[in-house]
Amino acid sequence: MTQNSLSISADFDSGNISLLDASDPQHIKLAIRPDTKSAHFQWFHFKVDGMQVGQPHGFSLTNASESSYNRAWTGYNAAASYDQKTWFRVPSTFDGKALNFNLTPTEPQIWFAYFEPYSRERHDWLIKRALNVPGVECLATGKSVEGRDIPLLRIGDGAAGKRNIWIIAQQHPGEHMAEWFMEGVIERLQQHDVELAGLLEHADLYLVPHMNPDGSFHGHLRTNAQGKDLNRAWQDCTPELSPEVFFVRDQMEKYGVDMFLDVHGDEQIPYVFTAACEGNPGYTPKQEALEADFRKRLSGITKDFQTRYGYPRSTPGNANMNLACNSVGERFKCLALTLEMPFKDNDDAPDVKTGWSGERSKQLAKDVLTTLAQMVSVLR
Ligand code: GEM
Ligand code: ZN
Repeated sequence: MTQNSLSISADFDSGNISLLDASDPQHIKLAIRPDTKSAHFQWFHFKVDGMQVGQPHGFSLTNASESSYNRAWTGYNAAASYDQKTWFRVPSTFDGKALNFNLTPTEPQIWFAYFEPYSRERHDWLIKRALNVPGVECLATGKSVEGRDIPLLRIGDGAAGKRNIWIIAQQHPGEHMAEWFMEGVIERLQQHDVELAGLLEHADLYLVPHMNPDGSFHGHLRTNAQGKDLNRAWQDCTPELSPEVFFVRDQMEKYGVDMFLDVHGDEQIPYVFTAACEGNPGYTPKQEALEADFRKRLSGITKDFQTRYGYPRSTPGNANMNLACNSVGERFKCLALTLEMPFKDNDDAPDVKTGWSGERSKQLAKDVLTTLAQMVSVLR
């Protein structure tokens, strides 16, 4: 899409923008496209070419007030990169209708995104990297609606008596911090320190680094290629509409689950937190105790986790059983958590330059593995 020397593009992996008017470089009007077969939208990712270096440019996401989490734009700053490697935040303001951000570029091209993107190319590299770690194998490969691979990796030999710890990521395709987290898990597996050896002596890790590749590729926020929210499909998934969940649930039944972590990102709350399955009909005191233990331990390891802020607790018996955390917690009576990282920043330890980032997501994953190493002997 080109007007004057400026060109705006989004026809690439996880791209999402519609150009409305770029005739005035200081007032470039854009709109975020909705997910396929869904009204959800919030994720954006686009490239700008042909900017005049040293001249002020202004960008406006004109439909921000109609997005899925439209109260989340306050306090949010857009992510930007001149090279798709180093990302930084651009001061942004929400005027009640549009999200606006300005910049005087030092280079003629730049990318903007709702969060530091995790590309399909990097996903493929991560899977290859994981499979080079001794003890890691691809147990099975599911297929998305459009036929993209969904590898299930396992580190460990599946021996009887070991605990099966499952970590799945990015059911919600716009929550790119989730696969950054999974890169941190795999990076720690490569480092294979003593603490991790202790964990792997007693547990096998079952990893699904990306649950929703179609949605991410198409620049979705929330749904798969059939417009389905995968985190609302855990009681009624089908091979036609939600094959991604259907595959993972089938593998869970095959191998069993002793601990479950579902990795997400949250648009609104500027903190890292967990949600659990306290509203389940079969919620047990043991699950409650394990949740408290996990939260206490992780809080003690990193300032990038806290328990003061998060989602309201579900009242007893009123959990939405279509959520992965609740469904898996009920089925396997195990510690089951949803882990939320912010699209904004962690206000307990803000980083003005980057906000929350891929690197911080990776470090959090390493700290979560330390927590699991400390808890593995009490999971059951
Ligand atoms: C959330 S998970 C919602 C969990 N809510 C409570 N109260 N336990 C979702 O799917 O809406 C995860 C996310 O979108 O990041
Ligand atoms: Zn989510």
